[in-house]
Amino acid sequence: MIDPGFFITFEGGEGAGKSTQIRFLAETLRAAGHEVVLTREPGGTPLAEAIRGLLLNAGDPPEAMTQALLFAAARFDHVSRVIRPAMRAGQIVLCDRFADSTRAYQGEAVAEDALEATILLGTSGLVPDLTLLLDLPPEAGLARARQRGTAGDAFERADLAFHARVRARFLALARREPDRIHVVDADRPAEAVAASIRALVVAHTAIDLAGAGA
Ligand code: T5A
Repeated sequence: MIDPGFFITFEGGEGAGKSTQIRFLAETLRAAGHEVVLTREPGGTPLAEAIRGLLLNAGDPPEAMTQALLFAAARFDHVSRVIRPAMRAGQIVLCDRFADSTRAYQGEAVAEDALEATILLGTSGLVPDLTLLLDLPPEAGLARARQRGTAGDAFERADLAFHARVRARFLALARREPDRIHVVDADRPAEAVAASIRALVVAHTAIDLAGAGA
């Protein structure tokens, strides 16, 4: 059975503006009369949020395969308890990061076959209807993230070269799946980025934004 809802994911490097843009799109969708569930990964359920704490606050980060298995466990809980039920109820699910983050980050050190196996288990085959890849140079994203004055999580503390490779892997994923993953230039004022995102949602989903004033 095809779920009546939609599943839209936001991806990109650190500080790309995913949290900012997901809130903007949620406001637009709600103004157009849609029911929206806003969630994130790792996280979205109490168990997955606990796993998030383990992963992001690790003083000595676990091996990439351990990370991938923990992300998969968190994701299975999130998909089965939050995302699929919302989609079955006809809601629009907006998720800040999903399986493409595992490909971009853990893909550095885990072989593709093994990584895809963990992803298949974690997602139980769920693929987003639309993925918005917010792209900007990692220097700019990390500077934005640091402007917030927080110390940075285990992934933000990785070196710039690692973040450049994460960006390259995200862009390679977009080239591989051009119908699903759309690249958005995130190195612009937030309102310009939001307008591009609204246009992509209209162009690539059946979601009606009329009435939102968009
Ligand atoms: N991870 C995650 C994996 O390794 N594998 C996985 O499978 C998954 C799911 C998650 C970490 O976990 C890793 C990847 C990550 O390292 P997180 O907290 O979700 O950690 O980290 P981020 O997604 O990077 O969250 P950030 O909050 O750092 O970035 P956002 O959400 O992209 O950016 P946002 O919106 O918070 O904006 C950052 C700052 O920039 C400003 C905002 O006001 C804010 O201060 N800003 C702008 N400034 C100028 N111009 C714009 N257009 C701006 N848009 C926002």
